[in-house]
Amino acid sequence: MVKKIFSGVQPSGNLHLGNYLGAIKNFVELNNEEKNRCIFCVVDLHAITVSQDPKQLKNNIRETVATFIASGIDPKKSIIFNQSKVSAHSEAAWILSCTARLGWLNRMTQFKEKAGKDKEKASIGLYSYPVLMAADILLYDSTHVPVGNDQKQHLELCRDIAQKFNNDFKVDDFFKIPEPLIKKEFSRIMSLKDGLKKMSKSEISDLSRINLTDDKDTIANKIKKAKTDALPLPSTIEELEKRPEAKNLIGIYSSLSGLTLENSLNEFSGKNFSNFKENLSQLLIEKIIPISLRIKELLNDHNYLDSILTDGYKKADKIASEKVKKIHEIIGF
Ligand code: AQP
Repeated sequence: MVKKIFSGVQPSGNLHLGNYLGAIKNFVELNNEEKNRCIFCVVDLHAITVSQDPKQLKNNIRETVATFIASGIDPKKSIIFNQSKVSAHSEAAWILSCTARLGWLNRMTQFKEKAGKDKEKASIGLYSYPVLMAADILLYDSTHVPVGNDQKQHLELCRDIAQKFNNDFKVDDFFKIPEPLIKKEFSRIMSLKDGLKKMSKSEISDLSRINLTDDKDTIANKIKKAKTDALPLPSTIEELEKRPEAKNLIGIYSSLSGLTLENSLNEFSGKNFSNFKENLSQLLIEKIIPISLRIKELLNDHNYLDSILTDGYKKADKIASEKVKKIHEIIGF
């Protein structure tokens, strides 16, 4: 079976290790599988659900494309484009917002987290974000969606919307019901400053995350300052589960080295954090610096990055506008 892969990344700046290990690294592996059709979208319409500086947004769109390429996605083997250029996304989002139910959206935890205490001041776009995400996925008959764990609930909503549309209009199988692809162990990389909070672009403290554009010294300094506890590293997963910061750092080490959590623990159990942190820094530098250097190099070539987006737009627009035409027929427009 041909897997039709779709996923998006917001061009909201500061792409970080969580985005890489939770999503982009997975994109690269899927892109390398011969049979897959991969579409990777720079979701700029999602980014504007919170305030963005227009000039910065333009740069961030290019930086996101550069990050895809620098991480190993082959633009010849995938479709890379920015969402705002394909108008079918906005149109399908409106139509699907008439299928989605308020009660469903009210349960979305990400809106509650991002809107914070002052919900009245959050944008309507931030609230209806998951409906746009459903449109993104369903327009391309996507069968598999690689995401971090934080997007699991949105993907379940997407499945509900697809199912309800198919049932309401008696068009069995018109929208494909997509499967999430979530790497179980490493799908939620936490802040370096708080093992209970997700590593995030919008966190004010830069010390909370490893950015994919950080240099060697910055990476080493952030790991040195990363929060830990006073005990040596544990020897069992059960003990590790009770220590969020240790669990996060060991998780990062395992994900980057390809070792299981058990094998990483075997390597470091009983040792103190300073020894482990040195090894972790070295590994991060080995894996992230080549990406960081390549991103910087690619950012000097706007023409190349823009040509990838233009090429991707043409291909994506063809698929999405045909799907929208069919939606029009189904709903009676
Ligand atoms: N900490 C994380 N661990 C694992 N995966 C993560 N992802 C994000 N943070 C982590 C995954 O990265 C992909 C792209 O994310 P996004 O840019 O669309 O937005 P997000 O999930 O809202 O990411 P951030 O960093 O938390 O941004 P802000 O701070 O702006 O909200 C997704 O697949 C996501 O799951």
